[in-house]
Amino acid sequence: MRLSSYFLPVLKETPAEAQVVSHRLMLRAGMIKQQAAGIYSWLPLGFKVLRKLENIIHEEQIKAGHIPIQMPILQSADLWRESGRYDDYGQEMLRIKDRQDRDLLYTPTAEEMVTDIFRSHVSSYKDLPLTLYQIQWKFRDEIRPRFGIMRGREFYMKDGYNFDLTKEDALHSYNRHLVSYLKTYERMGLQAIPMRADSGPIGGDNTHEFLVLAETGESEVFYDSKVTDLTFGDRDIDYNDKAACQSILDEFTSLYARTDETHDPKLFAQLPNDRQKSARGIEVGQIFYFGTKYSEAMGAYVADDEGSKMPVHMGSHGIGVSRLIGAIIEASHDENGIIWPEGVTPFHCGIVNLKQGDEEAEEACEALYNSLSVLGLEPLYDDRNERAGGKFATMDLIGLPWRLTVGPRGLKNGVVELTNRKTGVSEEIPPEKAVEKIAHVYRAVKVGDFLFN
Ligand code: 5CA
Repeated sequence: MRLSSYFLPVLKETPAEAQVVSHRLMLRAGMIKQQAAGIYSWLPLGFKVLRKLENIIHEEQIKAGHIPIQMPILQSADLWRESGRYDDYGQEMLRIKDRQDRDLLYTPTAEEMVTDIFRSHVSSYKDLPLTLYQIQWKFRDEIRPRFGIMRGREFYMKDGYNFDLTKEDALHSYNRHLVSYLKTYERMGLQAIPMRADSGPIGGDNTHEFLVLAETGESEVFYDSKVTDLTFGDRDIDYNDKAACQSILDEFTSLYARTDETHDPKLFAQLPNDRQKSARGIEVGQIFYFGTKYSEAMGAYVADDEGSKMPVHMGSHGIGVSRLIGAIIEASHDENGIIWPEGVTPFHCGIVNLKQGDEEAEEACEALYNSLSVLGLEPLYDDRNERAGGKFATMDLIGLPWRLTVGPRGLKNGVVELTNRKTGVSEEIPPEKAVEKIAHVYRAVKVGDFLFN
C-alpha cells in the first residue's frame, strides 16, 4: 500500500476523552472512530488488525476440530424465553421491536440459538462430539462503556459451543479450548494467564478467564509469579489426546492463580513470599462448562447407544476479539506509539523515502516495495511529499515492526537502513539483504499462510 493513496487519518493532538494508552493510540493512529457511547467504526488500519486476529483464531479453532458457522445478530426473544434468560439477562440486553410488534434482541452471546440449531438437526450420539463457533458482533448495553473498544457496547467476539454425550467428554472439550486459546494468544504476542473465575449470567461452576497483565486491567488478580514463566512455545498438541490436554490445563492452572472473586487467601498465603504477586489484568477470553443447563431447558437430547434420550453436555467459550487489540497495545507500546507483535501487524514493514522526488530514491523504494510484495508481504510505503521527521513519527505511531529508510546518501554506498521498531536498533545493509531478512522473520512467525474460506 502506498500511503499517498491510503486512508490513514492520524491525529496530531492527544484526544482528551481517552483515559488509557491503548484508546489514545488507537484514536491517534486512525484505527477507530467513536460513533456513539461504546460504538465504533473500524477505519482501515484498525480493520486490518481485526482481520489478522480473526485469521489466527480461525486457524487455531479449525486445528482443534471446531467448525465455523455464522448466526444472526438479531434474535427472536421467544428463543431466549425458553431458557429463561430473556427475563434474567437484565438491562445489558438490548431489546428491539420490529414493525409487527415482535420482540427481538441484539445478541449478547448465543447459547440459545446454537442449542436451537443443534436440537433441530442432531438426534444421535454418533454425531458427537461437535463444536460450532462463530466470530460475530455482540451487543451488551454496558452501564459504563470505557477504555475505547476494551469495554464497548458493540464488540466483536469469537463464541464457540461444544456438544458432548458425557460430562467427561465435555470436560475434554473444555481442556481442548483452553489449549487452543493459549496457542491463539501466544501467536498474537500475548501472555494470557488462565484463572479460575465466576460464571455470571452464562452459568455453570467450571470456568476460567484468560487475563493479560496490564496496569489498566479492570480485574485485580493474585497469582504465583511462576505462572508468568510458562510459555506454550512450539508444542504440537494432539487435540484428541485427552490426557495431553488435561496435563496442559494442570500445568497452566495449578499455580493458585485467582481472580479477586474466587481468590483463596489461604492457598495464596502458602506460597513463598517472593512468589506472591498481585496485579491487574485484562480479560481477553473465558471458557465455561455448564452441563445440561441449556440442553434440558430447550430439549437438546440425543439417543445413546442403548436408545435412551440424554440431554447433551455443553460449554461455551469466548474470545474478546476487538478487546484484544486494546490489550495488545496496552502490553506493547512506548512513548512514540504502538509496537505491533509480528503475528498481528497490519503491514509487515514500512518504507520511508527520505527524499520524495529524487529519482534514484524513488526507484529504490519501488524496487523494495515490489520485492516484498512478490514474497507475499505487505509493505506500507510512505511516498508522501513530507518531511522525514513527520514520516518517522507516523511510522512510530502506527507501530510496524520493521522500517526501511531509503535516501540518496545511503544509496550512494549501496545501502538502506533497516530499523526494528521494538529495539530501535538500525543497520545499514544492501536492499536485497534487507528484504531477505524481513522475509526470514515473517517465515518464522508463519504469517500469511492461512486464508479463512
Ligand atoms: N457465552 C460466553 C462464551 S462465548 C460469553 O459470552 N463469555 S463472556 O461473557 O466472558 O465474553 C467473552 C469475552 O468477550 C470476554 O472474555 C471479553 O474478552 C469479551 N467482552 C465481554 N464484554 C465485552 C465488552 N463490553 N467489550 C469488549 N469485549 C467484551
